[in-house]
Amino acid sequence: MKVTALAGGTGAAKLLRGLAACVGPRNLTVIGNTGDDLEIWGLHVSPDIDSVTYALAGRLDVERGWGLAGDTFRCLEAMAQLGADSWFNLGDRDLATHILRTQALRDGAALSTVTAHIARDLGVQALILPMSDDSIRTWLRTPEGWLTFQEYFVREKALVEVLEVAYRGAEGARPAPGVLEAIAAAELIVVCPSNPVTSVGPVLAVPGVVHALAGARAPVVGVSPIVAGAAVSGPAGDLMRARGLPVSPVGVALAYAPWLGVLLIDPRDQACVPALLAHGVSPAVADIVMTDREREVALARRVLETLGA
Ligand code: FO1
Repeated sequence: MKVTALAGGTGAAKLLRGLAACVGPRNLTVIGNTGDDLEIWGLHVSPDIDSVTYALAGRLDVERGWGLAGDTFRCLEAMAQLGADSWFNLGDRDLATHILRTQALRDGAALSTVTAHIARDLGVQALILPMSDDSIRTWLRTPEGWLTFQEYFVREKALVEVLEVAYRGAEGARPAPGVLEAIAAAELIVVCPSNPVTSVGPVLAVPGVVHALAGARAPVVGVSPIVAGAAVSGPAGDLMRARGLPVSPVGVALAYAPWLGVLLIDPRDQACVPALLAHGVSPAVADIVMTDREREVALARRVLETLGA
């Protein structure tokens, strides 16, 4: 079965590993968020694309949820000593990915081409597509002014209030080659349990993507990143509130209306079932918190089962 998944970073990586195990990696296409991308030390870093790539390569640091397992941070220490920015923790081996990507982009390659090369060289058989080759950046307005996503999330530890969210560059951007085709050709479309505002939101902001999802022949199945009134990880709750969305599976359904067909929710969110049905989304109750590999595969299986339901 051909599966196309919309994905952010950490939360998505776990489900993607499960999906790859169930359908086979060659049947999996991932459309990844690049709204979190940043330039640091002159390097182009694509955190969400890298988390997905490293996860599918079996190289992700699972404890942290980002970067390479077993990496060291000696370059970071040296940079800090020289007075460079050191709030964004780039690992020594991880740096190779960013150096290679930056070099290729500087030589005129498209982000989608570089992403495919890196994935292939790391042994990833799934197809990983950035949502766009054009620059789209998520910016957040706080009481002190606008911050990029990583300034907000890593430098400020997501502790500042968010008043507004913008996807700068989205309006004039085009989907990367293969993105619309992967949505159209899919037999199942999965929205990973990623932050609806800053992980999936930027993907949906790319012109043509929502239209393709609404017109897709495949059913669209999401997994809620919100359980019992809070995000499973990260600042999704605060950002949903900033967007006027309830911090519940109903808020997730509203973010993905009207094209979301099924939403997998935690048993603790049973009470949301009538509201989800009222919004035209079929709820499916499942064990959606992935604490180990077995649960990743079990959840992926449950996602695939919704097809037969
Ligand atoms: N997340 C952190 O919380 N702190 C970091 O220092 C950090 C560094 C980092 C380096 C490379 C990379 O690919 C990801 C990194 N992340 C870090 C994760 C990243 O900020 C977020 O998880 C995603 O952008 C949100 O999905």
